[in-house]
Amino acid sequence: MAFTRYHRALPQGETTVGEFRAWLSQFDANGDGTISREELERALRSLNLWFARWKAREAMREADANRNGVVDRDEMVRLYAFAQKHLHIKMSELEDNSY
Ligand SMILES: [Ca+2]
Repeated sequence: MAFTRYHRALPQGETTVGEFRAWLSQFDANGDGTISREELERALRSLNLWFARWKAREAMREADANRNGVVDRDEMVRLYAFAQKHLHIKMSELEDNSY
């Protein structure tokens, strides 16, 4: 599988919210601190997940509470919850006080 650029892999096994956020931020192509559906889809593809496009759409439906098309900082925790519940990514804590 060819990637145009190298992405740091998500740590195997249990990860922390901080690690997950750091990993996800690599896909924030325009650096605005939010994650669009396209950026999320790219992130999921890098995990070699099946149905990345569909999962990204589902994740947006669950996480993008204000329906502005991106997951912003206030909505990130909803995306983490989705990742744990539906993508089987284990995170040691869901609370994130590091902002
Ligand atoms: Ca939003």
